[in-house]
Amino acid sequence: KDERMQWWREARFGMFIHWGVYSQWGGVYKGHEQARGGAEWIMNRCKIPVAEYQERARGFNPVNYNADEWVRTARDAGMKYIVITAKHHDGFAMFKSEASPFNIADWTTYGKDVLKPLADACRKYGIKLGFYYSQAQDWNNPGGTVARKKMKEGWPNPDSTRIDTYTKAHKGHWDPRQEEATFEQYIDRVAIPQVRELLTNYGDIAVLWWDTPVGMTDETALKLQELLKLQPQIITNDRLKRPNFPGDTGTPEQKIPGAEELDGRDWETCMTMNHTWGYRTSDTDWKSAETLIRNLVDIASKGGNYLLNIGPKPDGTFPVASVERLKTIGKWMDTNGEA
Ligand code: JFZ
Repeated sequence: KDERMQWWREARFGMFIHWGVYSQWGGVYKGHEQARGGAEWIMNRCKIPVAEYQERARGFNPVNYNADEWVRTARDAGMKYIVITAKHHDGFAMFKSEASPFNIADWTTYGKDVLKPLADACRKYGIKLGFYYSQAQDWNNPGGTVARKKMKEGWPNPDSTRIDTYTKAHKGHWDPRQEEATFEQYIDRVAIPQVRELLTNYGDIAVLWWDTPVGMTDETALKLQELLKLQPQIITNDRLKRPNFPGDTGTPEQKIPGAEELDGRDWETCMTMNHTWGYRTSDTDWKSAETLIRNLVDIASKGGNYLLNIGPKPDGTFPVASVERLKTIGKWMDTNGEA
């Protein structure tokens, strides 16, 4: 175990990437700002109908995506690994998948897998690659919705009372198409084959980053965990299912634990540079480079890792403010970071 964890323990600094078709909305639905939560939640917060969400997803066309440049940007900032959303809660796969047509290669104008070039660039520059996979929440593939968020917290839709009532009566679902399969069927038909694809088609995968284990049972978790044998060296976080599947690493979110909270387990603080994981046009409240460097030092001194998020734009580029901060961090690393 120690040997497997070694690169991760030495890494200190990684890049989280939240990118998907949700970035096209940028936190705005029909002219209304999504009221709360990360912009990657817009489908759920605003209760966008499945057909409507899928229609807009067709137009996803990140023509300026340049994986080589992304990886160089991470490397130059002193980051040692990247974790990208292969599939977030909206169920859109950023990779070619046989398990669901709702994937970038088969569904969109763009028509290509974006994880392949990223895997190639990571190999080229010696950066480790991990996949975030939302195993328990999938709002587009039937059976994958275990939502709880109320409409009223999001877009002030005049029809919100009716939609709230519907969602309540339908265990969080807001569209009948979400109920065309059971959760177990979703796990067997989509989650398991897709995780297998991710662990088979992209070479060595360093990290599997599960998320929001709502609705998971020990049985469903066990099936997913078994797949990790495809990548014996892989490191996983603690969000597959609680409490019986602790994984390798704890995931304090948006906060740095105090020294007295540390229990000897490996941990990684994931954090946004502004207030959203997915790209949001209105969120310009960026942490300063100085704050980010202080956070990195604080985390490294306590033995943790810092997974700092980027929310790329729908065209495939990083927000300028994020790149500026990474450059400043890189300069600081050149003089102060360890080799
Ligand atoms: C989850 C996602 O819902 C979110 O969109 C983003 O991907 C983030 C990294 O993870 O959100 C969470 C998950 C866990 C906690 C809070 C938000 N938590 O443990 O406090």
